[in-house]
Amino acid sequence: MKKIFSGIKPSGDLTLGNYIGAITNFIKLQHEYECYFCVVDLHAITVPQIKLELKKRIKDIAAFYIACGIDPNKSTIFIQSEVHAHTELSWILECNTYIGELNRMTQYKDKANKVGTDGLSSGFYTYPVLMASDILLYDSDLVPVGEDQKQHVELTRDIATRFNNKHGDTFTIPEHLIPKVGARIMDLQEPTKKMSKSENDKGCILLLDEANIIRKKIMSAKTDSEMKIKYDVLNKPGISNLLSIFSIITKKSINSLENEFKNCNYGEFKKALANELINIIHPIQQKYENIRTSRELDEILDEGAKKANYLANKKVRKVKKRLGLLR
Ligand code: ATP
Ligand code: LTN
Repeated sequence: MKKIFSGIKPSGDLTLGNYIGAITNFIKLQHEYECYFCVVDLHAITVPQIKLELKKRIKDIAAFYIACGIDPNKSTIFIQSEVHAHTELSWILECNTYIGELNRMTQYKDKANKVGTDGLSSGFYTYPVLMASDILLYDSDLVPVGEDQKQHVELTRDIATRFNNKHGDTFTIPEHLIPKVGARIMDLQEPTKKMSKSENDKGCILLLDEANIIRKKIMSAKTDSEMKIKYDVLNKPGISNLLSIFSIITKKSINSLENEFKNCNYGEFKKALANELINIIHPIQQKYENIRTSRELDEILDEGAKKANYLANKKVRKVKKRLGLLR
């Protein structure tokens, strides 16, 4: 059975972007693949975090995985920092990654341009290598992610290929899996910017938002003055973003939605979208409340860590052997 690995950082509360760009895909794939879904807490600390918030969010994300439909009997759900092999392999791979490669990562370049490098942690700079380790430890074939992570999966392939060529076949070369629609859900207030959990404001729908808040955020989403419900990312980014969201959650094509709403104004379209979103999010919230406080969640995470540790330690031993690091 082919393997899948993916992860979400506990750097904020989960957004509709995370749900559409990543989690809905995880749910579809779990029936066909052996899946590993990780709460990548060590990635969250590449930027400063508030201790108690981080502690809470780590389990929040694990609970949301399950509430959204990931079946812990089928998939392995675990917390990255509970599997030490991730950091051990990361160091080894850092020694096999060029500074030039890290300099080319657009997420790093964007951040460095915005805030400068003096106050940026070196962990933020090298984090694509930690991500490569996450993926390579489990011989993952596919990595379901949103568009923003494509370059990091490509770097993972480069690192793995180079290691295999130099030291013998060690890693499976993974491929990214990016959804055709919804790979980049945009901020509702600034539809040219990615909806992001660490910069959440009223342009960002959270999976924890109450129905009235979801309605308010959708109704006040920025659109344009044309009053035409048409998919055109360049000229109508706001309406196109809302159409993408609508399309993913209802499984209707963008074309059929354009048709369905061709005689409606933006207000009517937004109202229909808000209702659909609430119908999807409300039951997830109810399941989340149940699982978040249950003993079962800890048991699932303990079991997940056990399985992940077994596989990851085996892989690290193989890597160390290849390098002459084992007695
Ligand atoms: P941060 O704001 O802290 O960078 P994030 O919201 O971008 O966080 P991540 O934990 O980095 O979320 O990403 C988890 C997964 O969700 C990744 O696969 C990422 O590509 C996907 N994702 C995040 N935001 C979006 C979005 N707006 N549209 C589609 N996919 C997204
Ligand atoms: N870097 C990713 C989160 C992430 C990830 C992974 C995704 C960490 N490790 C492994 C897929 C596979 C991010 O910032 N969104």
